[in-house]
Amino acid sequence: MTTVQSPLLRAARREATDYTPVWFMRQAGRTLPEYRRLREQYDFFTLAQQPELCARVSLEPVKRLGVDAAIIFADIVTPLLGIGVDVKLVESVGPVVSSPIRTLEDLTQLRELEPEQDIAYVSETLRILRRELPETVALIGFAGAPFTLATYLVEGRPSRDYTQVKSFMYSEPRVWHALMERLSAITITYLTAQIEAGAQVVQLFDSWVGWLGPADYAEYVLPYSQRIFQALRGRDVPLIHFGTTTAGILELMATAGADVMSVDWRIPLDAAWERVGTEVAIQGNLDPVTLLAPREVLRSRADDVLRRANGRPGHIFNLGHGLLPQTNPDEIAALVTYVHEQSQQYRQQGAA
Ligand code: 1CP
Repeated sequence: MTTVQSPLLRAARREATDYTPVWFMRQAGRTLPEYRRLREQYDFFTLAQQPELCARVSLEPVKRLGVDAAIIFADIVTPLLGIGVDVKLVESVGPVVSSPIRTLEDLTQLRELEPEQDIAYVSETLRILRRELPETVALIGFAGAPFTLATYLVEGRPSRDYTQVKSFMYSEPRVWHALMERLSAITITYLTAQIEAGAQVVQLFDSWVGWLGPADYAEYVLPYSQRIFQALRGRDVPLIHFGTTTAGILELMATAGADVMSVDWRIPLDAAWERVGTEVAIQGNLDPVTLLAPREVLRSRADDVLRRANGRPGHIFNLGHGLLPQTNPDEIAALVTYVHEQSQQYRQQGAA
């Protein structure tokens, strides 16, 4: 068996690395100028369906920021668009669905995904990226988790409090479970296609699941996340499980079966790691707003994360959620260098 060269892949498998690998959620869109220029020419999905351009968007942060991974440029609603759901990404709003799901009949919108026909551009983008990326930089694929996709499908648009999706879940449990079954099947097919096209790590984004209490999470969501990770387990690709505001459900989330748990800033990294168990790797947990703070504040927060990880194999440095659009790319690049240098020194000094 050949040794894995990429520090991020090694950390995801809890193997020792010379320094702590770093990447940022939402590094491929949002802040970087080349992406902004492309978006002046194309709307989101026109861009997202052109593999050569998508690959450029994914490679830009690797070149400009020095991160240890590239993430495919797509959106969590990409597979839904692929199967014909009428969903638009509205500027300054997010995904908007023209016919929200409320009844069993509405589920006919959600047929099974056929990757070759429906999202061939995603696979093609991954193949280009695998050719272009050095072996040291990991290629991350991703999907939205069923609950987070359901928030858009039921509410019809981004929500503040998820009142509609939660009351739907309580009052129509049969339809809810049928919806989650379909979304799980689509997600498994989608992530499998990404792995077959070259994704070396996959992240399941359950961004809004922290709005559920533990009992609801266990009943309405966990079985589906477990099913997804179980289906992907045999493929020897590390699986990352992400959510925000998850401090109330962390242990339960960890039982879904991912290799890496991604946590936000509302809980100290060491406390989170303790709770999910040290037999999984950990990712996070810097507050994205610290990148807008004076550099000494940013550095002290980054130090704190590294100190709490304590040089233990299995830490991937990241934010607790995505980069904010107004973040200065030079600050991000400086943070990458800082984390690489500090974590290397920390290892050399022999962490306690
Ligand atoms: O690094 C990257 O930006 C890569 C591509 C990427 C990813 C990983 C995009 C492109 N979207 C996503 C994930 C995504 N999309 C998530 C999970 C991560 C998270 O929690 O941030 C979610 C919830 C979405 C849904 C979505 N799409 C939103 C959020 C709306 C809400 O409910 O608050 C928004 C604003 C979008 C649009 C979108 N997707 C991606 C980009 C670059 C954009 C911005 C719009 C644009 O450039 O036109």
